Amino acid sequence: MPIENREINEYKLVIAGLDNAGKSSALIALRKKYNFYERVKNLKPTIKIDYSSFKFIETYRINLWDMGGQKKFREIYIGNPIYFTETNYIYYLIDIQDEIKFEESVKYLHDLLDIYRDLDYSNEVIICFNKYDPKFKSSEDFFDRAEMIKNLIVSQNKDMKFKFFGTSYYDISSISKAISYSLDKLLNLEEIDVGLSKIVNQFSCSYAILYTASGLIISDHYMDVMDIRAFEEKISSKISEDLEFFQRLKDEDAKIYDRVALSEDKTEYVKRYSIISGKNIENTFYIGIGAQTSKINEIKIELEKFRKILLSTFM
Ligand SMILES: Nc1nc2c(ncn2[C@@H]2O[C@H](COP(=O)(O)OP(=O)(O)OP(=O)(O)O)[C@@H](O)[C@H]2O)c(=O)[nH]1
Ligand SMILES: [Mg+2]
Repeated sequence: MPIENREINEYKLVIAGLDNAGKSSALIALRKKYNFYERVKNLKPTIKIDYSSFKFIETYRINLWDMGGQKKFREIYIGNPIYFTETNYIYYLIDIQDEIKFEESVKYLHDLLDIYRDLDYSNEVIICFNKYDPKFKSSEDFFDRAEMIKNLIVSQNKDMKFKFFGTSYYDISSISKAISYSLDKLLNLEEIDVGLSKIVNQFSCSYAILYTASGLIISDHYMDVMDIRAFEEKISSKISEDLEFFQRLKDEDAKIYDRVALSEDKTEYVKRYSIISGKNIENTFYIGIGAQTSKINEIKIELEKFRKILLSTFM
Protein backbone atom coordinates (compact mmCIF):
# COMPACT_ATOMS: atom_id res chain seq x y z
CA MET A 1 0.00 0.00 0.00
CA PRO A 2 1.42 3.44 -0.84
CA ILE A 3 2.51 5.37 2.20
CA GLU A 4 0.09 8.26 1.53
CA ASN A 5 -2.88 5.96 1.84
CA ARG A 6 -1.92 4.68 5.20
CA GLU A 7 -4.44 5.56 7.81
CA ILE A 8 -3.32 8.18 10.29
CA ASN A 9 -5.35 8.67 13.43
CA GLU A 10 -5.72 12.36 14.25
CA TYR A 11 -6.46 13.60 17.73
CA LYS A 12 -7.32 17.10 18.88
CA LEU A 13 -6.45 18.48 22.29
CA VAL A 14 -7.72 21.94 23.17
CA ILE A 15 -5.85 23.99 25.78
CA ALA A 16 -7.94 26.86 27.16
CA GLY A 17 -8.03 29.20 30.13
CA LEU A 18 -7.76 32.92 30.87
CA ASP A 19 -4.85 34.97 29.60
CA ASN A 20 -1.72 34.52 31.68
CA ALA A 21 -2.83 31.09 32.98
CA GLY A 22 0.39 29.60 31.60
CA LYS A 23 -0.98 27.63 28.63
CA SER A 24 1.72 28.50 26.14
CA SER A 25 4.44 28.02 28.73
CA ALA A 26 3.18 24.55 29.53
CA LEU A 27 3.13 23.72 25.85
CA ILE A 28 6.63 25.08 25.34
CA ALA A 29 7.79 22.81 28.14
CA LEU A 30 6.10 19.88 26.46
CA ARG A 31 7.37 20.82 23.04
CA LYS A 32 10.93 20.86 24.29
CA LYS A 33 10.33 17.67 26.03
CA TYR A 34 8.47 15.75 23.38
CA ASN A 35 10.66 17.33 20.79
CA PHE A 36 7.88 17.92 18.34
CA TYR A 37 9.90 19.69 15.79
CA GLU A 38 7.47 18.86 13.05
CA ARG A 39 5.36 21.89 12.37
CA VAL A 40 4.30 24.83 14.46
CA LYS A 41 2.21 27.44 12.78
CA ASN A 42 -0.55 29.93 13.41
CA LEU A 43 -3.94 28.81 12.32
CA LYS A 44 -5.44 32.32 12.25
CA PRO A 45 -3.09 35.02 13.50
CA THR A 46 -5.83 37.56 14.20
CA ILE A 47 -7.62 35.16 16.47
CA LYS A 48 -4.48 34.06 18.19
CA ILE A 49 -4.74 30.34 18.33
CA ASP A 50 -1.40 28.63 18.30
CA TYR A 51 -1.69 25.40 16.51
CA SER A 52 0.92 22.73 16.79
CA SER A 53 0.94 19.20 15.70
CA PHE A 54 3.16 16.21 16.19
CA LYS A 55 3.28 12.71 14.92
CA PHE A 56 3.42 10.39 17.86
CA ILE A 57 4.46 7.28 16.01
CA GLU A 58 3.89 6.47 12.35
CA THR A 59 0.15 6.18 12.68
CA TYR A 60 -0.90 8.82 15.19
CA ARG A 61 -0.98 12.58 14.96
CA ILE A 62 -1.75 14.83 17.91
CA ASN A 63 -3.00 18.37 17.23
CA LEU A 64 -2.73 20.87 20.04
CA TRP A 65 -4.87 24.00 20.01
CA ASP A 66 -3.56 26.70 22.31
CA MET A 67 -6.48 29.12 22.63
CA GLY A 68 -5.08 32.55 23.50
CA GLY A 69 -7.05 33.65 26.54
CA GLN A 70 -7.38 37.44 26.24
CA LYS A 71 -10.94 38.63 26.63
CA LYS A 72 -11.35 39.68 22.99
CA PHE A 73 -10.34 36.20 21.82
CA ARG A 74 -12.54 34.44 24.35
CA GLU A 75 -15.54 36.33 23.03
CA ILE A 76 -14.73 35.19 19.53
CA TYR A 77 -14.47 31.53 20.51
CA ILE A 78 -17.66 31.61 22.54
CA GLY A 79 -19.47 33.04 19.54
CA ASN A 80 -18.01 30.42 17.21
CA PRO A 81 -18.35 26.97 18.75
CA ILE A 82 -16.92 25.53 15.52
CA TYR A 83 -13.45 25.90 17.08
CA PHE A 84 -14.28 23.21 19.56
CA THR A 85 -15.77 20.56 17.29
CA GLU A 86 -14.08 17.18 17.26
CA THR A 87 -12.15 17.81 20.45
CA ASN A 88 -10.89 14.60 21.97
CA TYR A 89 -9.84 16.24 25.22
CA ILE A 90 -10.19 19.74 26.60
CA TYR A 91 -7.58 20.98 29.07
CA TYR A 92 -8.58 23.99 31.11
CA LEU A 93 -5.84 25.82 33.01
CA ILE A 94 -6.54 27.90 36.09
CA ASP A 95 -3.76 30.06 37.56
CA ILE A 96 -3.86 28.89 41.18
CA GLN A 97 -1.73 31.85 42.26
CA ASP A 98 -4.18 34.44 40.98
CA GLU A 99 -7.12 34.41 43.41
CA ILE A 100 -8.55 37.62 42.01
CA LYS A 101 -9.31 35.90 38.73
CA PHE A 102 -10.88 32.70 40.05
CA GLU A 103 -14.42 33.89 39.48
CA GLU A 104 -13.73 35.05 35.95
CA SER A 105 -11.95 31.80 35.20
CA VAL A 106 -14.80 29.61 36.42
CA LYS A 107 -17.20 31.76 34.40
CA TYR A 108 -15.20 31.20 31.18
CA LEU A 109 -14.99 27.50 31.96
CA HIS A 110 -18.78 27.39 32.24
CA ASP A 111 -19.14 29.12 28.88
CA LEU A 112 -16.91 26.47 27.34
CA LEU A 113 -18.74 23.65 29.08
CA ASP A 114 -22.00 24.90 27.59
CA ILE A 115 -20.44 24.63 24.15
CA TYR A 116 -19.10 21.17 24.87
CA ARG A 117 -22.49 20.04 26.15
CA ASP A 118 -24.04 21.03 22.84
CA LEU A 119 -21.28 19.14 21.05
CA ASP A 120 -22.00 16.03 23.13
CA TYR A 121 -18.47 15.92 24.48
CA SER A 122 -18.28 12.85 26.65
CA ASN A 123 -14.65 12.50 27.78
CA GLU A 124 -13.37 13.94 31.02
CA VAL A 125 -12.78 17.67 31.17
CA ILE A 126 -9.23 18.03 32.40
CA ILE A 127 -8.69 20.89 34.82
CA CYS A 128 -5.14 21.92 35.67
CA PHE A 129 -4.47 24.09 38.68
CA ASN A 130 -1.46 25.62 37.03
CA LYS A 131 1.48 27.49 38.59
CA TYR A 132 1.12 25.06 41.48
CA ASP A 133 4.89 25.38 41.89
CA PRO A 134 6.81 22.84 44.02
CA LYS A 135 7.23 25.39 46.81
CA PHE A 136 3.43 25.52 47.24
CA LYS A 137 2.93 21.77 47.33
CA SER A 138 2.66 21.62 51.08
CA SER A 139 0.78 24.91 51.44
CA GLU A 140 -2.63 24.47 53.05
CA ASP A 141 -3.81 27.69 51.55
CA PHE A 142 -3.18 26.41 48.02
CA PHE A 143 -4.76 23.07 48.81
CA ASP A 144 -7.90 24.83 50.10
CA ARG A 145 -8.10 27.06 47.05
CA ALA A 146 -7.93 24.07 44.76
CA GLU A 147 -10.55 22.15 46.77
CA MET A 148 -12.85 25.15 46.77
CA ILE A 149 -12.74 25.54 42.98
CA LYS A 150 -12.99 21.80 42.47
CA ASN A 151 -16.18 21.58 44.55
CA LEU A 152 -17.66 24.55 42.80
CA ILE A 153 -17.03 23.08 39.35
CA VAL A 154 -18.16 19.55 40.17
CA SER A 155 -21.31 20.60 42.02
CA GLN A 156 -22.44 22.88 39.21
CA ASN A 157 -21.77 20.40 36.42
CA LYS A 158 -23.01 17.09 37.64
CA ASP A 159 -23.64 15.90 34.11
CA MET A 160 -19.95 16.07 33.19
CA LYS A 161 -16.84 14.17 34.22
CA PHE A 162 -13.72 15.94 35.47
CA LYS A 163 -10.13 15.09 36.15
CA PHE A 164 -7.96 17.46 38.20
CA PHE A 165 -4.22 18.01 38.18
CA GLY A 166 -1.83 20.39 39.89
CA THR A 167 0.74 21.50 37.33
CA SER A 168 3.77 23.73 37.18
CA TYR A 169 6.39 24.76 34.72
CA TYR A 170 8.88 24.10 37.51
CA ASP A 171 7.97 20.44 37.68
CA ILE A 172 8.09 19.01 34.20
CA SER A 173 6.63 15.68 35.29
CA SER A 174 3.48 17.36 36.59
CA ILE A 175 2.80 18.67 33.08
CA SER A 176 3.62 15.38 31.42
CA LYS A 177 1.40 13.53 33.87
CA ALA A 178 -1.52 15.71 32.89
CA ILE A 179 -0.92 15.35 29.17
CA SER A 180 -0.21 11.62 29.43
CA TYR A 181 -3.60 11.14 31.00
CA SER A 182 -5.38 11.78 27.72
CA LEU A 183 -2.70 10.33 25.46
CA ASP A 184 -2.75 7.09 27.45
CA LYS A 185 -6.46 6.80 26.83
CA LEU A 186 -6.45 7.86 23.21
CA LEU A 187 -3.46 5.77 22.17
CA ASN A 188 -3.97 2.91 24.63
CA LEU A 189 -0.67 3.60 26.35
CA GLU A 190 -1.94 2.81 29.82
CA GLU A 191 -0.27 -0.56 30.04
CA ILE A 192 3.05 0.97 29.01
CA ASP A 193 2.73 3.77 31.51
CA VAL A 194 1.86 1.46 34.36
CA GLY A 195 4.63 -0.97 33.40
CA LEU A 196 7.28 1.72 33.32
CA SER A 197 6.19 3.28 36.56
CA LYS A 198 6.33 -0.13 38.23
CA ILE A 199 9.94 -0.54 37.17
CA VAL A 200 10.85 2.88 38.58
CA ASN A 201 9.28 2.05 41.92
CA GLN A 202 10.49 -1.51 42.16
CA PHE A 203 14.12 -0.68 41.45
CA SER A 204 14.19 2.91 42.74
CA CYS A 205 15.29 4.16 39.33
CA SER A 206 16.08 7.84 39.07
CA TYR A 207 14.25 7.83 35.74
CA ALA A 208 12.75 5.55 33.12
CA ILE A 209 11.87 6.91 29.70
CA LEU A 210 10.35 5.30 26.65
CA TYR A 211 11.00 7.23 23.43
CA THR A 212 10.99 6.83 19.68
CA ALA A 213 13.73 7.04 17.06
CA SER A 214 12.91 10.73 16.59
CA GLY A 215 13.36 11.42 20.29
CA LEU A 216 9.67 11.72 21.04
CA ILE A 217 8.92 10.70 24.61
CA ILE A 218 6.04 8.28 24.97
CA SER A 219 6.16 7.68 28.68
CA ASP A 220 8.49 8.89 31.42
CA HIS A 221 8.76 8.52 35.15
CA TYR A 222 11.14 10.12 37.62
CA MET A 223 11.99 9.70 41.26
CA ASP A 224 12.61 13.39 41.89
CA VAL A 225 11.08 16.69 40.87
CA MET A 226 12.81 18.16 37.85
CA ASP A 227 12.20 21.53 36.25
CA ILE A 228 12.40 22.16 32.56
CA ARG A 229 16.00 23.38 32.70
CA ALA A 230 17.25 20.37 34.65
CA PHE A 231 15.34 18.19 32.23
CA GLU A 232 16.99 19.88 29.27
CA GLU A 233 20.43 19.42 30.76
CA LYS A 234 20.09 15.85 31.87
CA ILE A 235 17.51 13.90 29.99
CA SER A 236 17.19 15.69 26.72
CA SER A 237 20.90 15.66 25.93
CA LYS A 238 21.16 12.06 27.10
CA ILE A 239 18.44 11.04 24.65
CA SER A 240 20.14 12.72 21.68
CA GLU A 241 23.45 11.20 22.63
CA ASP A 242 21.98 7.72 22.85
CA LEU A 243 20.11 8.11 19.59
CA GLU A 244 23.36 9.11 17.89
CA PHE A 245 25.09 6.11 19.38
CA PHE A 246 22.48 3.71 18.05
CA GLN A 247 22.44 5.42 14.67
CA ARG A 248 26.20 4.86 14.38
CA LEU A 249 25.76 1.19 15.25
CA LYS A 250 23.06 0.87 12.64
CA ASP A 251 25.24 2.54 10.01
CA GLU A 252 27.95 0.04 10.79
CA ASP A 253 25.47 -2.80 10.73
CA ALA A 254 26.41 -3.84 14.24
CA LYS A 255 23.89 -6.11 15.93
CA ILE A 256 23.97 -4.43 19.30
CA TYR A 257 20.72 -3.48 20.94
CA ASP A 258 21.67 -1.99 24.27
CA ARG A 259 24.11 0.38 25.90
CA VAL A 260 25.48 0.62 29.43
CA ALA A 261 27.23 3.66 30.86
CA LEU A 262 28.77 3.23 34.28
CA SER A 263 29.72 6.01 36.65
CA GLU A 264 30.64 5.15 40.23
CA ASP A 265 27.58 3.49 41.74
CA LYS A 266 25.15 4.79 39.11
CA THR A 267 24.42 3.16 35.80
CA GLU A 268 22.55 4.39 32.78
CA TYR A 269 21.13 1.69 30.61
CA VAL A 270 19.42 1.98 27.21
CA LYS A 271 17.69 -0.75 25.29
CA ARG A 272 16.51 -0.64 21.70
CA TYR A 273 13.34 -2.41 20.55
CA SER A 274 12.13 -2.89 17.03
CA ILE A 275 8.43 -3.57 16.69
CA ILE A 276 6.94 -4.53 13.34
CA SER A 277 3.26 -3.70 13.13
CA GLY A 278 0.57 -5.66 11.34
CA LYS A 279 0.84 -3.27 8.38
CA ASN A 280 4.55 -4.06 8.21
CA ILE A 281 5.58 -0.69 9.58
CA GLU A 282 8.67 -0.78 11.72
CA ASN A 283 8.64 1.36 14.84
CA THR A 284 11.81 1.63 16.86
CA PHE A 285 11.61 2.37 20.56
CA TYR A 286 14.18 2.99 23.24
CA ILE A 287 13.95 2.71 26.97
CA GLY A 288 16.51 4.66 28.98
CA ILE A 289 16.90 3.95 32.68
CA GLY A 290 19.04 5.40 35.45
CA ALA A 291 19.58 3.19 38.48
CA GLN A 292 22.05 1.83 40.97
CA THR A 293 24.59 -0.45 39.34
CA SER A 294 23.70 -3.39 41.58
CA LYS A 295 20.17 -3.42 40.17
CA ILE A 296 20.96 -3.37 36.48
CA ASN A 297 20.86 -7.12 35.88
CA GLU A 298 17.42 -7.47 37.36
CA ILE A 299 16.25 -4.44 35.41
CA LYS A 300 17.50 -6.01 32.18
CA ILE A 301 15.29 -9.02 32.83
CA GLU A 302 12.28 -6.77 33.44
CA LEU A 303 12.99 -4.82 30.25
CA GLU A 304 13.06 -7.99 28.21
CA LYS A 305 9.55 -8.69 29.47
CA PHE A 306 8.58 -5.15 28.50
CA ARG A 307 8.83 -6.11 24.82
CA LYS A 308 5.53 -7.94 25.17
CA ILE A 309 3.77 -4.77 26.29
CA LEU A 310 5.20 -2.84 23.34
CA LEU A 311 4.06 -5.55 20.97
CA SER A 312 0.55 -5.62 22.33
CA THR A 313 0.30 -1.81 22.14
CA PHE A 314 1.86 -1.11 18.77
CA MET A 315 1.16 -4.21 16.69
N1 LIG B 1 5.27 30.57 38.76
C1 LIG B 1 4.88 30.10 37.55
N2 LIG B 1 4.75 30.95 36.51
C2 LIG B 1 4.36 30.45 35.32
C3 LIG B 1 4.08 29.07 35.14
N3 LIG B 1 3.71 28.88 33.87
C4 LIG B 1 3.74 30.09 33.28
N4 LIG B 1 4.13 31.04 34.13
C5 LIG B 1 4.27 32.49 33.82
O1 LIG B 1 2.98 33.01 33.52
C6 LIG B 1 3.05 33.99 32.50
C7 LIG B 1 2.05 33.75 31.43
O2 LIG B 1 2.34 32.57 30.73
P1 LIG B 1 1.77 32.24 29.28
O3 LIG B 1 2.16 30.82 29.03
O4 LIG B 1 2.13 33.24 28.29
O5 LIG B 1 0.18 32.32 29.53
P2 LIG B 1 -1.01 31.98 28.50
O6 LIG B 1 -2.02 31.22 29.25
O7 LIG B 1 -0.48 31.32 27.29
O8 LIG B 1 -1.59 33.43 28.14
P3 LIG B 1 -2.43 33.87 26.82
O9 LIG B 1 -1.64 33.45 25.62
O10 LIG B 1 -2.61 35.34 26.90
O11 LIG B 1 -3.75 33.18 26.90
C8 LIG B 1 4.50 34.00 32.03
O12 LIG B 1 5.15 35.10 32.64
C9 LIG B 1 5.06 32.71 32.54
O13 LIG B 1 6.44 32.79 32.83
C10 LIG B 1 4.23 28.20 36.29
O14 LIG B 1 4.03 26.98 36.25
N5 LIG B 1 4.63 28.77 37.46
MG1 LIG C 1 -0.51 31.86 25.22
